[in-house]
Amino acid sequence: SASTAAASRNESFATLEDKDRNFFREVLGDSNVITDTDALQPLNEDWMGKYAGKSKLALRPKSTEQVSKVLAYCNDRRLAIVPQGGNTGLVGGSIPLFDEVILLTAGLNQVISFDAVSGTLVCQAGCILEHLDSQVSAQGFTMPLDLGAKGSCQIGGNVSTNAGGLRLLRYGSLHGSVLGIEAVLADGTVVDALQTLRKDNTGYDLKQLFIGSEGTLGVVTAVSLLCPPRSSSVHVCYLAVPDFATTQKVFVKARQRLGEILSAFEFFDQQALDLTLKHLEGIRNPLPDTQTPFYLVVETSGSNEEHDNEKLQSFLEEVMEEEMVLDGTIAQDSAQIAGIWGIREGISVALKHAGPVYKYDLSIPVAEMYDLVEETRQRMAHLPVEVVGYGHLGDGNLHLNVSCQKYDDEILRHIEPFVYEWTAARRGSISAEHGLGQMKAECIRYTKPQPVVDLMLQVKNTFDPNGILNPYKVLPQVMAVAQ
Ligand code: FAD
Ligand code: S2G
Ligand code: ZN
Repeated sequence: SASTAAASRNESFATLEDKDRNFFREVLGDSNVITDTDALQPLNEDWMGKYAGKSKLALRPKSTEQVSKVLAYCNDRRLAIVPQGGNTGLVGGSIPLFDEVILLTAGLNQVISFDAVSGTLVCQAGCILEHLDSQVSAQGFTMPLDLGAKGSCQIGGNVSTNAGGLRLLRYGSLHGSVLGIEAVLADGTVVDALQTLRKDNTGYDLKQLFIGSEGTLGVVTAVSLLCPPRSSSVHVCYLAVPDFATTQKVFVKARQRLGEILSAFEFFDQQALDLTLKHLEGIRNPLPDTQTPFYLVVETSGSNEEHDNEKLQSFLEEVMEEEMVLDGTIAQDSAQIAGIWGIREGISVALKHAGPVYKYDLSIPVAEMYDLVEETRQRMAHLPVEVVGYGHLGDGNLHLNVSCQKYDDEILRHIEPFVYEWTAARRGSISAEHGLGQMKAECIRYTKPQPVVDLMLQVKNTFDPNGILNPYKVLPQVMAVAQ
């Protein structure tokens, strides 16, 4: 596995004893206290197989009250905890580094309420995103985010990583669509901020602190969020574009001509397409006779089939006439829509199949975004690696991935700190949506000034003075020394 931030275990944390396991069995029931090595193995490994933990115990609470009892006990005993949702995170945030106890949220999987007038959903944190989407879509609504991991990721994990995904361009960030959060603090205090009001201007909006906190401030046990109406008319087109500057012109044109029905604008380079076609079964190239440096997936989601079609046709005619687009196709049915999204969403899976991968999830001014891919490719031209660039162009979010045959510090030193310094020099962010986890726990200072980091450490100390929640992650480990 790849090397990671903390070199040694924080010995202010206790190690497990029989009395602990007995306590947890009493509170949760035997079947929700996992000590079996085989059962623990997948929980100690991240989705990419890049990081590995050594936890000897996983707990599966079913209620907020059980989470509260478990945390209060662990806080008193100084037992470190890693909250784990769907374990699809890409920065090693959901698995232990050492023997931390894993707190699984999968048992918190109930929908609490849904208001079919406002579209307000209240549910427990362990609900899987795709399950929620099918439940709200039966009532004419959609979840306000969508990502390739929808089949496994949980809404609690989405909130904890402030996941962006493929529709942020349309539905905005979870900081806007989440109305309320229930969370349990390290000492067992239940923070009931689970309101469902659109407007509540009374004091500090504390729920916002939990969004993107990656399990370091509290365990999110329930979420209320606003679901937009489901669009009755969805269209997806797949466009071949000659250069990166032109992808931006197409983006400007899409916003002008498609306006309010534009719901996604994704890009990927030829290298990403080739790698996906090579490593994924059943992927059909919509433009098999076209080779071009860049491809775009442009999606509209509206309410009037005829109007939307007209808009899309005139947008396409314009970008073709002005030779911004060399070739393109509009999906004719839901199977073709799924096929096009299957390519874009398949890139991650293809990279995983291709082998070890160094992933960078960066916010960069769009005009310069692809320069980083090209400079990285040049720097590594002599190494056995494949550099690909793709992402949420509409959000200014680049996914730069370096695929290789094995994790190798010789490869890593060609990428870091170059990529972070390059991004920082352009006032970008070293984590657009995936979070910092253990991968970037020591990197926050590239794009956050020290006084801001100090304030975050004060917040962390206030919420979790013993540092038991997801230690070694997100913030620099000065904490460990301070204990
Ligand atoms: P986990 O991986 O289990 O945990 C993630 C972090 O949140 C960890 O630090 C964990 O400790 C913490 N956590 C989890 N649940 C809780 C809780 N209830 N309370 C407190 N802390 C908690 N991410 C994007 O942003 N955009 C994408 O487009 C995207 N696409 C992806 C595609 C694929 C194929 C894959 C595998 C991943 C993708 N991801 C993407 C990354 C990942 O899916 C998201 O970060 C997702 O939100 C993680 O949810 P999860 O339930 O799997 O959380
Ligand atoms: C995406 C998924 C993870 C990755 O596809 O948008 O967020 O970088 C990514 O492969
Ligand atoms: Zn992404």
